[in-house]
Amino acid sequence: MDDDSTPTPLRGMKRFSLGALSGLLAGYAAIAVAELVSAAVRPESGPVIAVGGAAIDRTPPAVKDWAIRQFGTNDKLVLQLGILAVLTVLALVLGALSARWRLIGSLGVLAFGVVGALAATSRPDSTSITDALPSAVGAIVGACLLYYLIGRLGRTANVAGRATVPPGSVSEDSAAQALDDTAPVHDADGSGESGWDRRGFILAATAAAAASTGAGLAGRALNGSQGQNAVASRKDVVIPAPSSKAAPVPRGAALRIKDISPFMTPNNDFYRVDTALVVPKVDATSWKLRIHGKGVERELTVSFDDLLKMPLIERDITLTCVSNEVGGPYVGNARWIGVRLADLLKQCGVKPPSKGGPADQLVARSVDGMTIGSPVEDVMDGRDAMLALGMNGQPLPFEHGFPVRMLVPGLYGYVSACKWIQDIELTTFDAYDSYWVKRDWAQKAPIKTESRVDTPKPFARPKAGTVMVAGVAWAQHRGIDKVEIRVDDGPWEETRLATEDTRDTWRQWSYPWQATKGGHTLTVRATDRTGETQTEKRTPTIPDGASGWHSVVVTVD
Ligand SMILES: Nc1nc2c(c(=O)[nH]1)N[C@H]1C(S)=C(S)[C@@H](COP(=O)(O)O)O[C@H]1N2
Ligand SMILES: [Mo]
Repeated sequence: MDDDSTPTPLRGMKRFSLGALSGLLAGYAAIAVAELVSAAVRPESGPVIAVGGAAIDRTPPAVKDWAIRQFGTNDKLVLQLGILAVLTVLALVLGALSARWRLIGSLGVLAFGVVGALAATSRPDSTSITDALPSAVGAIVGACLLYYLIGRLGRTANVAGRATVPPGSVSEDSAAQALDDTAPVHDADGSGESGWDRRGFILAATAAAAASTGAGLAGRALNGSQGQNAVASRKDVVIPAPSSKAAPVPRGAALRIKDISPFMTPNNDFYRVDTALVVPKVDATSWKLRIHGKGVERELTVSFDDLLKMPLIERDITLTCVSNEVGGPYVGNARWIGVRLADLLKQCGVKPPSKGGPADQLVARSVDGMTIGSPVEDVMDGRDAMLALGMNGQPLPFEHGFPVRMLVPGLYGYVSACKWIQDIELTTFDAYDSYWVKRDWAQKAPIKTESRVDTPKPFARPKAGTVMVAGVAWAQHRGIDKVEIRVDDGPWEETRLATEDTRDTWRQWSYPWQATKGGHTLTVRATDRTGETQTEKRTPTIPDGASGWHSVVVTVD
């Protein structure tokens, strides 16, 4: 029998498989169209980014911590691939379901559109209802496509659920014909069956796949090109010489030991921690920062050029993430250039609480909706808190906050280092909880004294004899005074400390160990300039940073 000439609907496994395939094509079309529409709205409003971002906002801190540990800086890629995998499975299931009940799959696709639209409009950086458009338009296209493709499989009175259509209402057939009035509906023999339209299916499926690919690629390209102004504005930045230069890094601050963390972390190796699935590309020429709020006598809005004209300070500052495990990699040291934040605040008439100011919290807001709250007292106590414009002799890289970010030496990044900053509001800790504080992290979080063994690596197999043990220790704004090492349960031995750059930077240390054959555990601990030695007590990263001693197990051959 020839499928094309008889009005027999497709049944069985083949119907089921082509239903699943239709679901997949519909899902693909929905995502591709959404990508294209998001280029007209905002790249971040696309469903995968929006759902991913909403998932990040809602992930319990413990899970987020686990994800960061498991996947490192790839956590975001893993999340997006995970979302795509889930969507693929759901699309296959919806397609297979609609092979049995034609309308169900399309309604399912629409439901996912609603989820995407809600996610997009609920993101902290969403300011407009138009963020719902990519998901909505994508879902409508996907739903119609699925309905049409399933129609090509043919239907029978009993298979397609005609019984669910109340008498007198618009029947599914007329809906299908409204979608495509050229669709062959082989119901001429009055059997209640319409046939498997193989040619129509193949044509529609191929056209849909091609059109979706085109739409998706066009969307990608358009979204990618939106950053072009920002990229151009970054290329044009010339940072003037600072009026307060950093002293050269003292000789002896950077030890020449293989595998020790370099004293200055190159920009490309600097750790990155943020919630942004799309790195914000901000055009410096239109960027503005507003300072306002409690105790602000003169509100201020500054442009990037305004900042470049102010006196600049250059400082070496070691930044650390509160999510860094003992021995972990989320710490880096760089030479930053920027405007002293306290100067700007004074221009606005802001006073710290100790001088009678009414605001004890400074809330920085980024273009991507992040909020980061720092104590006004710390920012104005004379330390080099700054709005940084440059990092290691370059304008800030986009990943690290171009055009401007905040830095406060001595405080973990989540309470001080707002990237892509655009707004500073003076308020109180009582009145406002910032992004991470809403997620159970502490309101205030000075960096804990830490030390790390960089070499030998865990489970290394050095030769017996002299083995150079080395690493870094940090206690920003207090300074490191002593680093000790212990082999197995032996006595604590003082290591040789590299020369200090400043008390806001980390300090390298080294210890020539006379290694004997067998398994050994090397444990390190640091003492800061207040005389306090790192506690042995292990605490988790949440709520205010991990504590405990780092140790490394090696086997000496
Ligand atoms: N806009 C924005 N700024 C942010 C974050 C963020 O998620 N969004 N994360 C903060 C955290 S937790 C840290 S540790 C530092 C990390 O800065 P880096 O990525 O430049 O190393 O940025 C801070 N600033
Ligand atoms: Mo962080």
